[in-house]
Amino acid sequence: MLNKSIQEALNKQVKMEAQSSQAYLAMASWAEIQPGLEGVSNFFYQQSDEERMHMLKLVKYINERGGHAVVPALEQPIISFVSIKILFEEYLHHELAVSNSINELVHTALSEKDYATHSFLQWYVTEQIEEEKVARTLNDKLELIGDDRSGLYLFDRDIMNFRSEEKSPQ
Ligand code: OFO
Repeated sequence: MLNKSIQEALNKQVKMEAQSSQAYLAMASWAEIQPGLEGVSNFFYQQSDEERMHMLKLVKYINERGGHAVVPALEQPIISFVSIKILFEEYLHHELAVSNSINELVHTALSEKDYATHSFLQWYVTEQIEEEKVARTLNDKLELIGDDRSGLYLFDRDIMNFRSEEKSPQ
């Protein structure tokens, strides 16, 4: 049985994952209406689906442990971006915030001596290492490309392959 503070902390994370899914959906939609960013758009549609999966995993866990997973109200995410570079910086920024939040959660689980939750959260810890790596690498690539349009063309073409090579399967 989950205690109250763990349940609250897990429900906060449900919101964070839902918010991530919305944020990446907005990025996908913005990229979809820019010329030539089809790959980037697909990448973020897929990221958005993944975040929803992360949220669902938490929802199921909370309910299985005798708690109540609360479906949260969400704030509108950023819906337009000055440039693709800014979009990817925002993506990295977001993943770093999620990692911090997971770390806090792990800390809470340990201090409450909830070892089952601590063990459950290890999947998220590993996932965040992967997600941060992907976000950082893509930012580094964009930095190298600068204003080179053919570089950007290749970046967009390769982003889906890059993702499946870098990310371990779920
Ligand atoms: Fe849910 O892993 Fe990214 O944010």
